Amino acid sequence: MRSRQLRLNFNKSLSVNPSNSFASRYLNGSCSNLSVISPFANKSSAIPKVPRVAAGAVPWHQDKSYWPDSNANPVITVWISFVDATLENGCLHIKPRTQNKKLLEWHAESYTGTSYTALHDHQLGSRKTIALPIKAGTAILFNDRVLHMSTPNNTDHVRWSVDLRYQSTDQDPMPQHGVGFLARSAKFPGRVATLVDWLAEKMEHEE
Ligand SMILES: O=C(O)CCC(=O)C(=O)O
Repeated sequence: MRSRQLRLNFNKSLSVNPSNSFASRYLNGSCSNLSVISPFANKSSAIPKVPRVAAGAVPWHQDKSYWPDSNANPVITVWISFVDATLENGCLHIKPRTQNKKLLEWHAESYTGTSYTALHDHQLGSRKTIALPIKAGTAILFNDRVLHMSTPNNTDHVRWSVDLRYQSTDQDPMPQHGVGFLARSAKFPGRVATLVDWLAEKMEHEE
């Protein structure tokens, strides 16, 4: 993370003030050189994992498969669960130490109706899968090469979570995947986008 600014691109369907978002608070003070992006209108931000619905299970993938054309590296996902994420309601699972992998050839799965990007079993390697059950309010951070998935929700409640994506401002802002905005900046704090800027899809505040 080289840049000293923070850009946030947040899906408007999640109606919170993005500059005051959970992720910004999590990262406040510790990772001042990040930007948040949420380049997908439907695949990011607020995720209601509905019980016993096929689309609730997210197949093995690398997030970069959703922006393969972008020169953005790394993009960091901050995944925050609003409820306890458990083995039963579909917590995240990862393949550890895959953060430096190249982007693998993916395909669009056809069984959930969502066309998630997906990897075949033979592409997953021999590393043991690690399940990540977490308490509500916990954040999991991972980059866009890490192999991860989530299992179906076999409970009777919705597993709510958000995934927020951060990238350094000296990277390709990937406008073709959604408009980002400056969320923090040590050097130019006056340029940090306000809620009004965000609603107007402005990347920065005009001083
Ligand atoms: O929330 C989930 O179940 C999966 C999230 C995911 O795969 C991601 O954030 O890339």
